[in-house]
Amino acid sequence: MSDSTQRTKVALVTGITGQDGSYLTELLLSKGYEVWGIIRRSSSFNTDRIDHLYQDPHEPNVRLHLRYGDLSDASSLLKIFAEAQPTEVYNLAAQSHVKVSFDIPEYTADVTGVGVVRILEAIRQLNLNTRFYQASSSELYGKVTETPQSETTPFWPRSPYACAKALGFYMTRNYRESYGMFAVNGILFNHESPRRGETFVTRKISRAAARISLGMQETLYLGNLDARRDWGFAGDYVEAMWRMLQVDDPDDFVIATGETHTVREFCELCFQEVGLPIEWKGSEANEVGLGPDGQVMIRIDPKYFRPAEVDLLLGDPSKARRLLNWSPTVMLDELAKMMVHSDLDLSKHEAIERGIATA
Ligand code: NAP
Ligand code: G4F
Repeated sequence: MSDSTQRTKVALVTGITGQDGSYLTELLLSKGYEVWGIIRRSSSFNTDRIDHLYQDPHEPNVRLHLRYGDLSDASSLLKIFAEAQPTEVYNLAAQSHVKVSFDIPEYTADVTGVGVVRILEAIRQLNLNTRFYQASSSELYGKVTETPQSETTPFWPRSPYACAKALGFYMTRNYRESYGMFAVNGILFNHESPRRGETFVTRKISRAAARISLGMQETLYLGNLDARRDWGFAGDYVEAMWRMLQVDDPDDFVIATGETHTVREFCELCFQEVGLPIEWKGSEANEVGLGPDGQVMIRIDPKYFRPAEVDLLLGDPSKARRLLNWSPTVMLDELAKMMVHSDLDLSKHEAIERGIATA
């Protein structure tokens, strides 16, 4: 068994190319860790979010190592874990889109659910002395039975994604109880950033607000405007992940801001920021969001409704505050501004590249 106290801290991050993977890797490198990341083969480049961290493997003292692997392939995991000998493992990889999980339920169950079992087994079979973080989710609460939701609130998953995350949650807890593994669940509420995937609602809105204000898009099509989420900043949440692996006793923690807002409110914040305050007219699928000149900026497209919706999420992060000394530093207003301004910069850059605008 390797001795984690005698050597450099070595973190293995699955999902390193995702939003959280990129922020976490920045944090770990800044703390002196050696980081191993699992990337998957894709027909086009999928490393945009970590390209700024790339280190040439031919140079000496490289601290970021990337290996091809996949959560659906146990042999690849065993090989990479054996090579890296991590002292900390962060499992961030997942088919992470709730709506898409209704279209590909079996794949989602395999990667987002059984993938966790493959990792836990790799750690157990290789007898690694490592700490394990599982990216659990507030989606587990689904049709909520109490508000705010805490570590003791019962789960009621409402999507194939949430069902798969439930398997990952309980397997992580089970390996802790069965084998004495240091294995924890971070039950993270929604967290966003300029690096958020473009099909999640906040980024879809911030990007559209920027593009509509620049004349690069006419209309934003959305689904349920009344869904409520507890949205925080991804940079804050990866700090909480790291802290969960630094405590003496492994445990499960809710990470949230303690505030909830509707999709509608997030639209208002973003469009206000680009100088296009919204006036809402109509109701249900006929509701529209009008701009200052009466132009239709937002419409409803029922294709974005989900077969089963999670109406309200609001987290109680008091346990994390108490035991991890963690609290959020960015609340919704600032988050919306950060995302809109980043999307304005990106869209202006794109317009210049496409010859629509000049620098
Ligand atoms: P994300 O941006 O969608 O990133 C997902 C990562 O998983 C990407 O690196 C992706 O690779 C990788 N991946 C997908 N399928 C894989 C497979 N079969 N094998 C290996 N890697 C695979 O997600 P995120 O927002 O950073 O979230 C990180 C984790 O936290 C996820 O597990 C998510 O479910 C969970 N979570 C997120 C939130 C949130 O609000 N962001 C809240 C609670 C929990 P590619 O880049 O190649 O696609
Ligand atoms: O941004 P969303 O797709 O995020 P959702 O479903 O809450 O899931 C995210 O957060 C979870 C944590 O609670 C993570 F586990 C998960 O991996 C992911 O990161 O949708 C948020 C809300 C939903 O209620 C949805 O119905 O926004 C509503 N919505 C309305 N119009 C829309 C849209 N969502 C999307 N993606 N696209 C729309 O056009």
